Amino acid sequence: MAILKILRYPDPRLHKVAKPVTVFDERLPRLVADMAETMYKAPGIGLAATQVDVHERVIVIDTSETNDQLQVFINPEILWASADKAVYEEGCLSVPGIYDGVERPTQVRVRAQDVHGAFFEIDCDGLLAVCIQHEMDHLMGKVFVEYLSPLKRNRIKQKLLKEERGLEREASARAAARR
Ligand code: GNR
Ligand code: NI
Repeated sequence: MAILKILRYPDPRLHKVAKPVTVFDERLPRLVADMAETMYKAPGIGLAATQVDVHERVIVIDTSETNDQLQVFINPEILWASADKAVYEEGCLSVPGIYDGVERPTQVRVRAQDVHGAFFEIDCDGLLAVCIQHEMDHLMGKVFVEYLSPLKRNRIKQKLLKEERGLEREASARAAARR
């Protein structure tokens, strides 16, 4: 298993559209295990393959308190979404430290495949409904800040770019100290 590097907004690779998984070989459970390990370590309640620079329709989610209810969605599709909507304060591992309200349908029915390729359907509500819609957006190259106003989005972008410059400076200082 391995911890994967999570891309940070505004990395342009977060806007790539993921392709469906067509080959269900040994590689897939390995990717899923690495994504789950990366999600738990972060810690987060969900992770889309896009966030670890793998542009295939793979999602892992665990919304349990106990972190022992891993759910895997390969090639997820929304079959139905409720007309009823609600605003939830969302965060994202690719947009660290930023939280803001996003309005989405409160219930969705999703069809997906498991790691073996078997199809299943699941009715989602509550946090799971929020999370799966957030993750499916990632697979379409969409990050939650794109639901916010251009003004807020630009402030977030500038803040993260500034943080990134700071992180790069720290990393090169560490590298220089090792020499
Ligand atoms: O860990 C996460 N928490 C979260 C909280 C509210 C709405 C969505 C999420 S998903 C996020 C992990 C993540 O970035 N997944 O893409
Ligand atoms: Ni996210």
